[in-house]
Amino acid sequence: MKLFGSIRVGAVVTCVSLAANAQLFRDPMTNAAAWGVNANGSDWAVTFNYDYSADGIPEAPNTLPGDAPTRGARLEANLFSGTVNYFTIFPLGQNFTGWWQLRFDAWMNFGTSGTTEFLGGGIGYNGTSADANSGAQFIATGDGGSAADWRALKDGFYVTDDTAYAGGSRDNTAPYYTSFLPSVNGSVAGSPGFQWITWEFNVIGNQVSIYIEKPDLSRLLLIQYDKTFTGDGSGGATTDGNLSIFYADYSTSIASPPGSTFGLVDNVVVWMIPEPATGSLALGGLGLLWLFRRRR
Ligand SMILES: [Ca+2]
Ligand SMILES: [Ca+2]
Repeated sequence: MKLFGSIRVGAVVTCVSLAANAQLFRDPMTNAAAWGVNANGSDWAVTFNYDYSADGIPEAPNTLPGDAPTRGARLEANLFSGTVNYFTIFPLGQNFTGWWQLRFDAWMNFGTSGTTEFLGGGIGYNGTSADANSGAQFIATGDGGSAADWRALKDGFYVTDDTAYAGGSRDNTAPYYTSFLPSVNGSVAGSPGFQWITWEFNVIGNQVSIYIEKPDLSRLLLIQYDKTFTGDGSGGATTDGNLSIFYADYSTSIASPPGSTFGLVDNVVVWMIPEPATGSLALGGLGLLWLFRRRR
C-alpha cells in the first residue's frame, strides 16, 4: 500500500508538470497559408517568411533550434494611399478557452516622418474583426508619437482612464515606460521601437494581465484587470476565442522614407495555464503561473 501511495504521488506530480508545460500552439511565422486576415482598407501588407536580416534586424528572442533563421511576418499599413488602414491576422482553426497565455516577439521600425503606427494583439479574438475591438487586446505605437501610445482595449472598449494602467499613463514619456525602455538603436524612450519586445497576455480566472518582456527577461506589467469588471463603462473583456495580431496606421500621413515603417512578429506561442483542482482560485493561479514560468 505504501509503494502504491508513492507511485500515485509521483504520477500526480508528473501530471502537473506536463500540464504546466502544455504548449497549445506555436508558429514561427513562415507559412501564410496557416493564417487568416481581416482588414480595413486595401493598402496594407503582411509578408510571412520575411527575412528580416535584410533590414539588419537580429534573430527574435524566442526562436528555437530548427526554425528558419531571421524569418517572420512583416506587417505594414498605409504604404501609399494616405488613408487609415488596419488589419488583424489570426491562425486558422484555432480556439483557446479557460486559462491561457499568448506570447509573441515583436519589432517596430519607423522612419523620419508620418510614422506613428500601432502594433499589438490579444486573446479572445472573434475571428472577424479587422480593428482591435475583439477580446482582451493591447496595442502600442513604435515611436511614441501619440499622447496615448499604450492602449488597452476590452472588446473594443478603449481604456482611457490612465489610472487603470500599471504605469498610470498611456504616454510613452511617463517614467514607468522610459525607465524600462530607454532609447536604444535610435528608438524613442518609453516606446518599443528598434528592438525585440515579447508581448504576453494571460488570463487566470477572471484576471487578465498583459506584460512586455525584453530579451534579458526583464518584464513590465502594462495592465491588469478583472475581465468581468464593467464599472469603467465597458462590457468586460472576452478571453475565450482565437489569438490576434494587430497592425494599424490610424493616421492618413504616409510614413517616409518608403518602407521605413513596419512591424515584425515572430514566434507566436500559446500555453495552457493549468487550473487548480482545489484551493483558492486566485492564490493557486498565481502560484501556478510562477511554476509555469520557471519551468519553461
Ligand atoms: Ca521565425
Ligand atoms: Ca507619446
